[in-house]
Amino acid sequence: MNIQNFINGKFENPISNDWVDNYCPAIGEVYGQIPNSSKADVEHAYQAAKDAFHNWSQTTLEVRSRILIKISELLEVNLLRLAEAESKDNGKPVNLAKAIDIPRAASNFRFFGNAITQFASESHESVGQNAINYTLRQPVGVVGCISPWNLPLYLFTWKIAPAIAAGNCVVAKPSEVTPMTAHLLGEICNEAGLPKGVLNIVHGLGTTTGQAIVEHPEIKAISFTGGTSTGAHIARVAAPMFKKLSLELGGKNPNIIFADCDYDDMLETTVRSSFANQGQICLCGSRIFVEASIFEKFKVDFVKKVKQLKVGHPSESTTDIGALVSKSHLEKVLSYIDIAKDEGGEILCGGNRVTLLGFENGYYLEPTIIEVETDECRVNQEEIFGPVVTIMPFETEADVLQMSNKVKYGLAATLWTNNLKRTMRLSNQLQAGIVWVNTWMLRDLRTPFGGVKASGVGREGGFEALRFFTEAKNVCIKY
Ligand code: TXE
Repeated sequence: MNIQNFINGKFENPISNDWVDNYCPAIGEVYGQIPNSSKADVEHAYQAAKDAFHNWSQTTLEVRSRILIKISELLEVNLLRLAEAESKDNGKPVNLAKAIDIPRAASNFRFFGNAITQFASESHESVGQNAINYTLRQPVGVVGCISPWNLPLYLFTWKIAPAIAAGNCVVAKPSEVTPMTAHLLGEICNEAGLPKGVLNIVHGLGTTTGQAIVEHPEIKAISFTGGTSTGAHIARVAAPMFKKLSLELGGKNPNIIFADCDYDDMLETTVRSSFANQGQICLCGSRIFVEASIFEKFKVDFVKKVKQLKVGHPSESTTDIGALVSKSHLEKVLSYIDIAKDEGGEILCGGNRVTLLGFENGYYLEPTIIEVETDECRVNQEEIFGPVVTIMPFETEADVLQMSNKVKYGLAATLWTNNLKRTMRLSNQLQAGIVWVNTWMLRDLRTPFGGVKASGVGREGGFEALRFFTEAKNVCIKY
């Protein structure tokens, strides 16, 4: 099936008529094509967004809110169709897309549809000077949203929903690897009555279409989620134009396990935080540090549980681990398993490509646990972004804190302990944007979301996102 751009409420072929293949990772075959949109297509999308901006930014909050909530409802109505499309494009189990990805995309629209009605700005009375200041929060204008392939509709809508709720018009690009649900979103927005031009979706490669969005001088803000090196490149391009930037980048998150934790709960959650979505979540706890006194027990139990995970075709209901997103990504992840062996890591389970009968060309990989001798090895320092975790023991709280913070990333950390004082000490000192204690990936959409260090700049979520997508203007009135 061929996907088209969605510009000004209409589906269109790319002006250049340049197309790229779209693969189904479960079978390793091309099943459609998407536009490789050029500068001219991005310009066309920009013009549509610009033309829609005045009316949309003047649309009452009640009407905006109602449209966003309608989009949310239609996403729910189309749950199965969207989940199947997501799974086919990405390789993730359909069940996972049904339980997580699509419901979350619906929540994103519902949440920001509600949040915009509660978004308020400040006023400051200048006492003794007969003056009052108030802050206007005005939409930025036309903004760019660029999203990755791991949680396609989930992350695409996480950016678009706050952007349009705040009164902006959007030029958005999903990952070229997973374009399908973004395409379906266009249809849903039309059905929900979103005015033409408020959301425009251009498909294509990062270096062509993504680059054209970032380079466009009148697209005033860029919200990006993806790899750290892409984020650095985008920052370099955008900086001389003084664009607002929100960058949510990679992670290499520590999962710190103390002996006093609720063991069974920890074990079950650790399987999930290691391998959910084939380990392709920026929040996965890919470095597992276990207090030495329970390390041997944990090792045995964890390996046993992980060996029970079923690698299978994403549409089978018994599948725990589907396909990795692409051949090149599979090769990258496999190359890290070789690096681990070279570095003296011990593969405790997994490590091999899986060939499924009937789907021999699919991109399947066994969930892999590597015991490492030092936290400084490459597999413990670099983002692998697949079903691969490292484990190693630690002796003291000071040691594990030091190892946790000794990576270039700082997105999330998970802590398993029932010791309150230790929880407080470590939560304060871990270099991360998010710390989960005795849980993982429990999300409340009002909270700030993002990372420190090479995991990015800026925060998404709640009013943080609405602040990003608005400009604060102070008005000072003397009376
Ligand atoms: O991401 P890219 P890739 C990490 C993970 C993965 C690595 C690379 O480690 O192995 O990044 O993945 C668009 N200007 N994460 O190569 O390239 C691109 O088209 C503008 C972590 O797939 O960063 C896509 O829409 N845009 C991550 C988006 O950027 C450009 C999730 C992300 O693609 C561009 C995914 C350019 N020059 C990968 N080049 C997370 N934090 O969740 C590319 N793009």
